Amino acid sequence: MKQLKAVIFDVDGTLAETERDGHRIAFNKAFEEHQLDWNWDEDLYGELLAVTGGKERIGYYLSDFNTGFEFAGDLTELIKALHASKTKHFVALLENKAITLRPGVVRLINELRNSNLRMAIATTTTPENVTALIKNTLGEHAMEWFDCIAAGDIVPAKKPASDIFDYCLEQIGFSADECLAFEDSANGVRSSCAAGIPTIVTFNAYTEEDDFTGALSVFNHLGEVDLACEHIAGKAINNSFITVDVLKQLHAQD
Ligand code: XBP
Ligand code: MG
Repeated sequence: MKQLKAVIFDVDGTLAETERDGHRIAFNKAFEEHQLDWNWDEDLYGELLAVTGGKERIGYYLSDFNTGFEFAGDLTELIKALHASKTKHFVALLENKAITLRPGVVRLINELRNSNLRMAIATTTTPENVTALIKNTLGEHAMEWFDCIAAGDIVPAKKPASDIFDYCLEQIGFSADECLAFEDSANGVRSSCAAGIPTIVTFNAYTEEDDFTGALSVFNHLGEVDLACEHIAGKAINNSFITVDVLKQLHAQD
């Protein structure tokens, strides 16, 4: 078994609960700005999460949920304009500190910075969103802590395709079995596992019932000194929260 060299984080749902209180709100603001009476409530948004990527999600909404919508102009251009507006609103939410990081994220990232492991990001979301989240939660210089930020349309096929993780591995120069990935959703796990990367899941309210087949371990969150994480499936750990040592042990068991 290869030694662990790097940890690759997903962003939405993994680093922060961005979907319900971030992306969803921003989509609705964009619809309003374009005088559309569409409203994505929490339940509908849960269904729409089956498709990753904001532009792709709007397309899915129109093809499967709002089939009666008629538009005289170029629909692709409308989706592009809606998405640009949505990104602007999402970044504004982050700048207003509306979204915080999930339990254990700051602690583990700081521990990783002081370890011999590298960090990277592989996400479906737009690069501007990642920058805004990282800077507004971890600080102005935190972007430098990551060897690669693989995001959005940089690859042709979004998760569950393996492309974004393949691209990230190529950039950081490690093989899949020298890395661990953190994911929160079935689409994310399918993507990281298709790239051959052992994957730890920290699920959230939207993804709790997802199928995490292929994951190395499943937990409810990373845990803190005073907030134990719950082990749900896969390899167990001998600690109440996930540390760098725990990651090395889990990786060695893969
Ligand atoms: C995240 C997503 C993203 C965001 C929106 O998936 O599906 O689409 O909801 O981002 P994952 P954009 O966590 O699996 O990477 O609107 O910027 O596309
Ligand atoms: Mg995710």
